[in-house]
Amino acid sequence: MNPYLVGLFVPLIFSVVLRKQRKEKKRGVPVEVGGEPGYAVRNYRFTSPVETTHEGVSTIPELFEHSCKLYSDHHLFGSRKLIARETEVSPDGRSFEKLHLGSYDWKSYSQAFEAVCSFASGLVNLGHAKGERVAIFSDTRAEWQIALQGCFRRNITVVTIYASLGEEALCHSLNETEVSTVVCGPKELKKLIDISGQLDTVKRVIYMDDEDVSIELSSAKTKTPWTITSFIEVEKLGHENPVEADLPVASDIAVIMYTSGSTGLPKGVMMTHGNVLSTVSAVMTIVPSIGCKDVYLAYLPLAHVLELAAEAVMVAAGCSIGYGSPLTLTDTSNKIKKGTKGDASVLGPTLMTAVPAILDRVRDGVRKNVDAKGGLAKKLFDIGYSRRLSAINGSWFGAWGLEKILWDFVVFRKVRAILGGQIRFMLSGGAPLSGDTQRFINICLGAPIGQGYGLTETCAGGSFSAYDDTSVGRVGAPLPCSFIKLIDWPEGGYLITDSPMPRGEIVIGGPNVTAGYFKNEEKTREVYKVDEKGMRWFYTGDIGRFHSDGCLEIIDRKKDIVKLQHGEYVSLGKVESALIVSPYVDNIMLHADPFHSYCVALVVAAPQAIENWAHSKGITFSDFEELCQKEETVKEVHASLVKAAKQARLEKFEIPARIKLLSQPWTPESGLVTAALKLKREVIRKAYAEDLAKFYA
Ligand SMILES: *[C@@H]1O[C@H](CO)[C@@H](O)[C@H](O)[C@H]1NC(C)=O
Ligand SMILES: *[C@@H]1O[C@H](CO)[C@@H](O)[C@H](O)[C@H]1NC(C)=O
Ligand SMILES: *[C@@H]1O[C@H](CO)[C@@H](O)[C@H](O)[C@H]1NC(C)=O
Ligand SMILES: CC(=O)N[C@H]1CO[C@H](CO)[C@@H](O)[C@@H]1O
Repeated sequence: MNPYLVGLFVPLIFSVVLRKQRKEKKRGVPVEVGGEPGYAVRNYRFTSPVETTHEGVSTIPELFEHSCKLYSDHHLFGSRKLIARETEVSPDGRSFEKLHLGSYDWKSYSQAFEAVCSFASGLVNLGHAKGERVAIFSDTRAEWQIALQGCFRRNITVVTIYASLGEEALCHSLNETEVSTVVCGPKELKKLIDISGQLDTVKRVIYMDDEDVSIELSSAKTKTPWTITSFIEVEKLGHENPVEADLPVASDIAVIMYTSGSTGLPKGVMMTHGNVLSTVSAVMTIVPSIGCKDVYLAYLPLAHVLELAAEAVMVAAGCSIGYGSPLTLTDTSNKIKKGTKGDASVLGPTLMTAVPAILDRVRDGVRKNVDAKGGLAKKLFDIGYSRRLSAINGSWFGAWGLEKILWDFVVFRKVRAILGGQIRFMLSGGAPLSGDTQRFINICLGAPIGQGYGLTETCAGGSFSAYDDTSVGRVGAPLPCSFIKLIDWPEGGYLITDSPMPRGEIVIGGPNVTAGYFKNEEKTREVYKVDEKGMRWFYTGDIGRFHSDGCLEIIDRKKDIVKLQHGEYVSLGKVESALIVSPYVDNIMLHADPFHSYCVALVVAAPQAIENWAHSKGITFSDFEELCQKEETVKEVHASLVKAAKQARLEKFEIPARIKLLSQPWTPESGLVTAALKLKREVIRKAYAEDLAKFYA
C-alpha cells in the first residue's frame, strides 16, 4: 500500500475511533435509592459508596501514620525561608510589603510524624484537657497541618476559621464551640488580643513564631489572662515529655468547619473522621497515578474543605506538599520582591488546586500580556491556540506529534513557566469554572483541569470530572463516595421529567455527608435528611442537570432566583456570569426583587480598561473614583453590559435597567465576598442599601 495513504488514513481512523470513545464513555449510571423520589446517579465503577481504600484505616490519624511509615524518607512538608522583608513605597505614597523568599526547607514524612507527636504531647503538657476543643486560626502553612494532625492523635476536635473572617464571626465561632486553646499565626495573634474581652472560654494561645511578636506579647500580658506559648516551645515540651496517643474512631468529630455563609453568622459544619476519609479515598480512585514523585503547591486556605481534603489526599498518596500563599504564587505576585522568584517557580509543582477566580486572573493576565506584545507574538499565540483547540475538539490535525511539540515550545512554554512548568493536573473547585477559562488553561498549561463539585456539608464530596473528560462547563460524574439525586423544584420550573435532560435540585447522599451543623438542630433538620435505608442526604439548594453520560452540570442556584413583579424569574448568578465578560467589569452583583419589574446592578469597575477608554476619549479626571461617577462613564459601561447581555441572549427583563459604578474592589477582607470570592449578597445589599434605594426612587 502507498505509504502516503497509510500516513493519511492511520490518524484518520484513530481520530474516528477516539471520537467515538469520547462520545460513548459512560461515567455515571442511574441507581435506585431511598428517600424522596428523584433521578439518582452513581459513579460508573462503584456500586456502593467507597468508605476507605486502605485496609485497617478508618480515621485520618491512622491514615497519616500509615503514610509516614510507608514513605518515611520522602519529603512531606516544605516551607520557604524568609530572607528579607522590605517595604516599598509607590509613587502615590502608598506602601507595600515585599518579601524576598529563599528555597524550600523540607521535613520528611518521619520528621513530620515526630513533630506531630511532639505537638500532641505538648498540648497535653500545657494542660489542654480531654474533651476540650482547639481552634486553628491562621494562613495555610506547614504548622497548620502539624497542629491539625497533632490534635487528631489526641482525639481533639479542631475548629477551623477562615483567616479573613470578620470579628463578629470569629467571636461567635470560638465562643459557640467553647474553644480552650487557639493556635494562630503572628498576624492573627493581634486580632485575638483585640477581642480577648469577648472570649470567655479561651485559656491558652499557641502562636507560630516567624515574626517578631514581642509587642503583641507584652500587650497580651496586660490585657488577657491567657498563657501564650510559641509553637516551637510546645513541640519542645512535648518532645521532652512524650504522652501516649489517644486515637479517635471513625464516628468521632474531626473538624468543626465554620463556613462563611452568604447570610448571617457562620455555621459550624461537623465532620467525622469517616466523612473526611471517604472523600479522600474516593478522590484517590480518580486522580491518575498520583504518587511519591508528585509535588503539590498548597496555598488556598486550609480552613476551606477543598484544600483540607486535597492535602489529605496528598499525604495519603505520599506526595510532597510545598506551602505558598496567593500573594507570593508567581514571580509577578504582589508580595514578591522584584527580580526574585514566586512559589511556583521555586517549587515546580506537578499538582495544584485553584478556585475559578484565580484561574480567571491567570487567563486575563496571559491574554493581556499577549495583547500588549501584539505583532507576531500575538499572531503565533492565536494560531497555536486555535490549533490546540480544534485538536481537543476531536480533529486529529495538530493533536499529536511534531506540531504539538512545536506549539508547546514556541508558544505555551512561557505560559507554563508562570506556574513552574511542571503542572500535570489541576483541580478546580469552590465555584463553577467558566468553559472559556477551562479551555484556556487546558490548552496553555497542556494539563487537564479536574472540576470538582462539593460543599463543606458533604465534606467536599460530590462530583468530579475525570481527567480525560475534555468537555467544559460540567462538574463530572458522582464521586465513588456519593450518590447524587435530582428532585423536582416546581416553583423554579425545574423537573426531573424535563427534556432533553432531567433537571432539579441537587441532593447528595453517602458516607461523606457530614453530621450536621454544630448546636443548630433546626437548620440541620431543614437541609439534612436520613432515608428509610439509613443513608444521609444533604439538600444543596443548587440546581443541576444530568447529561446522558452521567455527568452533572450546575445550572442555577435556588436562592439566587428572584421572581419579578410581573412573574418573570431572574437567575441572578446566570445573568451575572453573562455580564461579567464585559471588559469594564471587575465584579458585578445583580439585584432584583418582587416589588419591581426590572433589575439593577452594582458594578465594580475594572480600572485599567475604563482608564484606557477615558484616555482614548480624551476625558480628564483627577482620580478613578471621580471617573466612575461621571455620567458618560456609567453610560459606556452600561452599553457594554447590554452588548454582553445580547450576546448571551438574555431576556430584556434580565438586563439591569440601572447600574452604579463602584471604584473599590470587593475583597474577602472587606467582607463583601467569601474567601472563595463568592458574592455575599446580603452583606453587599446592606453595604449599598442607599444606592439600591436610589435606583427605585
Ligand atoms: C473522642 O472524643 C469524644 C469527645 O470528647 C468522645 O465522645 C469520644 O468517646 C472519644 N473517642 C474515643 C475513641 O475515645
Ligand atoms: C458565648 O456562648 C455562651 C453559650 O455558649 C452564651 O451564653 C454567651 O452569651 C456567649 N457570649 C458571647 C459574647 O457571644
Ligand atoms: C469546538 O466544538 C464546539 C462544540 O462542539 C464548537 O462550538 C466550537 O466552535 C469548536 N471549536 C473549534 C475551534 O473547532
Ligand atoms: C464513616 C461513616 O460516617 N459512615 C457512615 C456512612 O453513612 C452510612 C449510611 O448513611 C452510615 O451507616 C455510616 O455509619
